[in-house]
Amino acid sequence: MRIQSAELRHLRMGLKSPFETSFGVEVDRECLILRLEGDGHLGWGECVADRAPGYCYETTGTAWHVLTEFMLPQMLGRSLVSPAELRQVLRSIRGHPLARAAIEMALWDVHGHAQGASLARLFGGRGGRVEVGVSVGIQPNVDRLLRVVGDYVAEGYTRVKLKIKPGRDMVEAGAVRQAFPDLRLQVDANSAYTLEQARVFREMDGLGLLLIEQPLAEDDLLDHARLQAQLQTPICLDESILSARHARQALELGACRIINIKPARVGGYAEAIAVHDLCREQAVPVWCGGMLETGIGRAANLALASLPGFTLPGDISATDRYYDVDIAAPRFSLNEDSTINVPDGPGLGVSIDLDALDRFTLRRAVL
Ligand code: OSB
Ligand code: MG
Repeated sequence: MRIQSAELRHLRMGLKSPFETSFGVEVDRECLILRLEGDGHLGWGECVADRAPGYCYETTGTAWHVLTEFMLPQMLGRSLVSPAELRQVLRSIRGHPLARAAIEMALWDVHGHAQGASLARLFGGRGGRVEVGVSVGIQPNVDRLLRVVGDYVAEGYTRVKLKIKPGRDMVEAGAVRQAFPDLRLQVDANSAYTLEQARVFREMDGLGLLLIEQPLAEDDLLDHARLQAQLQTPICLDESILSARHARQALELGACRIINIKPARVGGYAEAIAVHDLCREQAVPVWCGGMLETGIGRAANLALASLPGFTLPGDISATDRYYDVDIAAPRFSLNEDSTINVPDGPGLGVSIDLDALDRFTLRRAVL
């Protein structure tokens, strides 16, 4: 496979409702969309970095810079046998996993078209349908939270994740648990707490949560291990796991019992599969996280989530949960059993709506 040209776009898309987390509110979703062309095939990739460095240090701005100035020039014109080789090609560039993952995704799409194979098949997944949940942002008050959760439950979601932050945690989670005693419920703090605030998690231990996601700082495995030792509820790490090595060390330390796999956060699908394989060997459950992806990233995440170790529902909700207008078709919808179908066409298995793409584009570069 040899990629001859690339087109990078910076997009802004309106979200159906603002998404509030412990690190801020997102009203619009910004992202970068990459189109690669090589061997007579097109491939699309999404860089899930947001406008602001709230979830991680990367932004649409840093990803634009590192992709156009360093990564794409280094990759264009080189011959690759498999997208997994991108790691080698970019080995002199440090960090920026979200930018890296966008190139890899587009390479998988090109590769899939060249082979006539779906991403699910290339990744070693089963295809079919995968179980999903919905991630609910912090709401203005508890009544509103109960209504929003109730609406999602009525739509068919059987697993709900609540975003929490200090002062907006136990009361909220307790109210949802009381109103929905059988709901599979979990919380995500996005690193907003310190070990000194552990009391709230010991209280939440009585709520029968599936997991508590990333309570403490992203660079603090040791305190996560100390917190896990105080809890029955499994800790799940998101921000802390940047590679299969981090996963191995976190599990060895007892810093978590479950891992949220976000392909972008670990630099791409090849590394995401490596994290999956390691966890599967150790019988550690994993699930596929989300970054409010467009239909492009969502298609690839569904393919990944069809690997056998993804035994918990992913943050891969229906298109309707995020966007009135998306850039990929068909839209993803929720089946009656809280699943979404894995695309089975070649590559990503979606087609791109070029008119919508143009309408959302803020800037564009051709390499
Ligand atoms: O921490 O899982 C997170 C969205 C943006 C950044 C971080 C996170 C999230 C979500 C949304 O929880 C998951 C989704 O795409 O539905
Ligand atoms: Mg998270």
